[in-house]
Amino acid sequence: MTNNKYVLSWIDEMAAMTQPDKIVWIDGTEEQAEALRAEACSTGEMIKLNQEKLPGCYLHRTAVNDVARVEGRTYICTPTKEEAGNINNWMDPAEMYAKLKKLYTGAMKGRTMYVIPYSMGVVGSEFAKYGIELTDSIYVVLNMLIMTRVGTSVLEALGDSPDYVKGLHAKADLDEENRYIVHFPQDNTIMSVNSGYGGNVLLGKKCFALRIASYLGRKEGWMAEHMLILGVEYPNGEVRYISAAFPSACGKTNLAMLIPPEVFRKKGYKVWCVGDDIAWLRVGKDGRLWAINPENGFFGVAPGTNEHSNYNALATTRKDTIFTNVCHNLDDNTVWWEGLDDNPPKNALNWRGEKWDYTKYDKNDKVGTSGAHPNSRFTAKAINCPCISPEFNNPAGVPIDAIVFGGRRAKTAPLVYQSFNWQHGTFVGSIMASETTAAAAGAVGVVRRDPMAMRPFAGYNMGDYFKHWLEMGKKIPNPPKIFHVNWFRTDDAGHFIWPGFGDNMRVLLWILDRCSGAADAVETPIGYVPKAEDINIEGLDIDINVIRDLLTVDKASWLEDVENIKEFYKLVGDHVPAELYEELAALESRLG
Ligand code: OXD
Ligand code: MN
Repeated sequence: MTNNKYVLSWIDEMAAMTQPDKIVWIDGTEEQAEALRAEACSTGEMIKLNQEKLPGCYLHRTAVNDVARVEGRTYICTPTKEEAGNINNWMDPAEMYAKLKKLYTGAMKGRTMYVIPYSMGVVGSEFAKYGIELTDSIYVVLNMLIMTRVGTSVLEALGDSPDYVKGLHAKADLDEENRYIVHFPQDNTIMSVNSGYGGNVLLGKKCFALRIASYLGRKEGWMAEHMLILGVEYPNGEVRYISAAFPSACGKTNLAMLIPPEVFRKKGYKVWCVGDDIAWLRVGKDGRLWAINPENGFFGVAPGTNEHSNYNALATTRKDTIFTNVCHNLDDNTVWWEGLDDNPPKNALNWRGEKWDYTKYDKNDKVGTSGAHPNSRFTAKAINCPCISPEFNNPAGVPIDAIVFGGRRAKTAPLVYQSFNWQHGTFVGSIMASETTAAAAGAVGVVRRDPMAMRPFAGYNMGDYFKHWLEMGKKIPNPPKIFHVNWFRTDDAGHFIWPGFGDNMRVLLWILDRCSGAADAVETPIGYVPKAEDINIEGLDIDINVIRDLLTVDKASWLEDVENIKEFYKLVGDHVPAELYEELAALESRLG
């Protein structure tokens, strides 16, 4: 399929090491994909679901020991430890290559090696980047066909160039003790072994589009971020774009596919989803920051997704979707997960493939008793999303008015605040944090710092990553304004105060009004907060005093936070830029 000598010699080398029985090139045709689906069903790797109710949909189960990303076994192998920084796991590249070589040698014996040429971004566009993933998993092939743009056109666009990301994945024995997800940024190389779980093996996503791309972005003057991208359409037809970073379990996919409250819909407001997880951001010729979503699909968490929480995501999964580790309803050969509806199937298999008794479900032991694994997933095509943006395939991307950071904070962070400027906004991103909830094991209310939601995804030293943000600010003549939101403030009884979901639109509108200069604000020690009456609560049963409460800045808890931030900066180490320490000192003195 190609004469590219760099590609061919690398594949030869990888095949000599892994020793597959045969090599199959993935051409991106429906015929080939259909044959692979049939093969996967014949071996039990996938189960074909009810094609009347869920056309084109399949179910897959991973190994029980292999259900999530493994941050502890994810490595950034730069020549020096300092380049990877304190937040990443690091090993000397030569040592890691030697270790991996042992694990890969003969790992594909008796198996087929699939060669997947894929593009992150629209093939042939200025901003696209190409990768080739070698894998011995049909499940990976079929997921990559949804999540990225795959096939012959990618090889044509790559031509003779050596400029592609090499990815090698082998399931091997799915041995947890020898599971490694490894990045060699200087070599444009990703190696994943002993896993079959999406986040570890769909190498275009976290490994390439965040870890390797963040490294490339720093080198080349752009940014790869863990951000959704959405467009808010006004009644006059104008669309303004926001990108937003949140740690896991803070509702990124929900926000990306938000349905505005009825009062706004009636006036003609709409929200368009450009992406739900990753944004690549570059300075445009007009001096603004432009974003593309490099992915082609959604790899979303199933539990909790329902008609009310995320109508659009649910609709997206009704065809052409691969479900992983959800509950299998045997009565009608469909799927189910906790939070889908109040009718758990009576005749079903749980995510492990065992007979499941829904009456034994225990909220405090989800992994043990639930029908679907808490991290069960759907892999669905972006074009099947009812609110997919008409700009989704625009190679130039969309211009960003506002960058939003967010976390789950019971008390400290107000509903929304705006940073003073780019440098202060970078500081706000760098101190992003989320509190653990009662739903998760461990202490409640423990703050985990997750700067820009990139803690597990920055492909180099976090301190240098902060520096890159500051540098980018200097290169954008007309930068987006930077905000922070918190949908999760609770009252004394622990209940969420803000309704969230579609009503988050009310906050987005204030944010965009700030960007266009249409809204006022109050200056506080942490940044600008809205005047309560500027949050539109039309049609919402909430008292203006509650909004006031949601917007208060409690100095004592912020001073506590300052101490925690100091600890975190110390952990990141001596690459934290002086400008951010200045911002921290200034915050402390304003809180005074
Ligand atoms: C994801 C994640 O799967 O952030 O998107 O873990
Ligand atoms: Mn993510």
